[in-house]
Amino acid sequence: MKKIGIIMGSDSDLPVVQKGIDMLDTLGIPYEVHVYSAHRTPTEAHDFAANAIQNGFGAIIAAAGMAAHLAGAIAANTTLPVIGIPCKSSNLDGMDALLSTVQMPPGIPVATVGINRADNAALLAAEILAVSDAEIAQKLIDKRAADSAKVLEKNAKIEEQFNK
Ligand code: RP5
Repeated sequence: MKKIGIIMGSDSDLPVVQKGIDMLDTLGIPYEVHVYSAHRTPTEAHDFAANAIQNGFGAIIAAAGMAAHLAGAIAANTTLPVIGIPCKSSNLDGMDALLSTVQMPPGIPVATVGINRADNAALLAAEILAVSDAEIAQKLIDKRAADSAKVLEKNAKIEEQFNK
C-alpha cells in the first residue's frame, strides 16, 4: 500500500494535523510525518517532494499557516497529488493561509481543504489511494455508512422532540 506524506510547516501546526493523523490511523493507512518549512528549511521540503514517488508515497498532505507556501512548494517539486491544509495560526484567522494555499497559478494545483480541516485532508488522501486500492475503498464506504447512521440517529431524536 502506498504511504501518505504529512508535512507541516512547524511543530506548532501539530494540534491541527493530529486530526488527520488520527483519521489515517482509523483507516489503517500508512504515513510519515515531517516538519519541513517552505521558508525555514526549503532544501528539505524540496528533497522530500522530489523523492516522494520513489519513496513510496501516493499523495502528500501539507499543512501551514500565515503566508502558507508549503503546499505549493511541495507541489512544485512532484507530480503526486498535494492536499493543502490552511492552518489558523495568526490574527487573520487562517484567511491568510487559505488564500496562500488555494490561489495556485495554472499548472501547479493544490487541492485545498477548509481552514484546519485535517480530517478532510486525510479522507481526500484516502480517496486518492482508493482509486487503485479496493481495501481502502471499502473502508471509506463503511465510514460513510457509519456517519450516515449517526446523523439518522440524531434526526430520530429531533423528530421525536418536535414532531408530535
Ligand atoms: C508557518 O508559520 C507554520 O506552518 C505555522 O503555522 C506558522 C507559525 O510557525 P511557528 O512560528 O509556530 O514555528 O510557517
